[in-house]
Amino acid sequence: MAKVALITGVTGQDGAYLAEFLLNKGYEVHGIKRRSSSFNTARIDHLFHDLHESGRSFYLHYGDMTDSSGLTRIIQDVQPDEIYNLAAQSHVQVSFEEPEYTANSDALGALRILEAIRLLGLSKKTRFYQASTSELYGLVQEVPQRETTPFYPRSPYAVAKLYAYWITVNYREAYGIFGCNGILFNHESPLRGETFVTRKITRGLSRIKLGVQECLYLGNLDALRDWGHARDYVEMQWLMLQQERPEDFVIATGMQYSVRDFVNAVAKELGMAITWRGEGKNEQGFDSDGKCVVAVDPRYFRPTEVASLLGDASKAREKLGWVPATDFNTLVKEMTREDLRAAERDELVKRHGYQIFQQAE
Ligand code: NDP
Ligand code: GDR
Repeated sequence: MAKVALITGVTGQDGAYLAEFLLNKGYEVHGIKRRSSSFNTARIDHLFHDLHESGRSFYLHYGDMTDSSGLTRIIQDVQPDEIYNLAAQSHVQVSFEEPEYTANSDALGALRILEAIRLLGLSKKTRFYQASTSELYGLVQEVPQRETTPFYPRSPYAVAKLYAYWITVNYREAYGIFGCNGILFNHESPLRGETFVTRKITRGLSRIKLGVQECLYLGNLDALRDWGHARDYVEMQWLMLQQERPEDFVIATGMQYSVRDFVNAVAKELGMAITWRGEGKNEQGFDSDGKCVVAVDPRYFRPTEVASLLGDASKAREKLGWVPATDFNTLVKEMTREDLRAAERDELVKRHGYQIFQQAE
């Protein structure tokens, strides 16, 4: 019998990679997507088969993290062996604008799933993965950060995720649920949402290179992050649930770069060289023709910033055999290549209009 997995947030970056990974492992995969007035399944369309085809192993259900009864009904119907709780309002800056909704979906959402597991009598059957985050470390208390490093969240998002982290630990200890927190550091890919900084940079500079966009506006260029590839990280999410005992793990590369480094690496990939002038909110980047292509816009500064994150994934290396397969430069190359392709299509549309674009396709 195939194992059954349920993924919340299946339409997101990690959801798409994880669904594909589990299908390749022979799982029957169920995903929860939320109702939207426009299509929101672009990342998983290649996995989905028509409802009427036989031999399907990928199913989608409408649901929302803020709706307990809907979530409970899906879990009751699906009877999953494993639940991966990836759904979240995952944008840190947006969480300052929508703190209550972020708490509802990201903190109480995790509780709703754990309660469903408990009340449906699935505590012994269903294993639970919680998408925890390096944002929990926030104002850093130790470098590098490991499982034992104290938390100090710096955004409504991180505070909501702190609740989800501890409620997972509590349900593990109180009810014996096999619940694991993956404390994942930033992970990116060509499927990354366009408003996260890496994708904003690969997309923006590709468009500037082809003349579709004039300038890329960014916030704090000095922020330091430990960036890995989402494809590598979802494998660890699965592996955590295959262990004998439930435990929490840091997943990170152990390498740190600034946002400015990321801009420079993408520019290099595109054959552009950027010269930086000015400081802080006045900093700008110029191309070899002296044109300003990157500028700081303080609107992207956060009320409380997480200045620096660097993970120590020794525990995962020892117990899960974790070795990040993709290094920084390979990640930059892959993301830039994909966004350059998209920019080429945009440039065609801009130059010739929609009809020519259709013919070219
Ligand atoms: P995305 O933002 O790409 O995906 C989030 C997913 O959650 C989407 O499918 C989204 O649906 C769904 N979602 C949002 N709100 C709700 C809701 N109320 N009800 C149901 N579904 C909802 O995130 P990632 O894939 O990058 O991240 C996956 C998880 O891992 C998130 O929980 C994130 O906080 C966490 N995380 C991510 C890291 C990263 O670097 N990527 C690092 C550490 C943790 P829709 O498509 O309709 O918007
Ligand atoms: P982060 O990712 O906040 O770490 O959360 P994001 O890419 O949004 O920001 C990373 C750093 O870049 C700085 N920055 C900008 N950020 C954005 N989005 N847009 C900009 O224009 C910009 N300019 C500079 C930010 O200030 C920040 O320091 C991500 C999310 O996926 C979370 O869900 C996840 O938990 C963490 O990673 C780990």
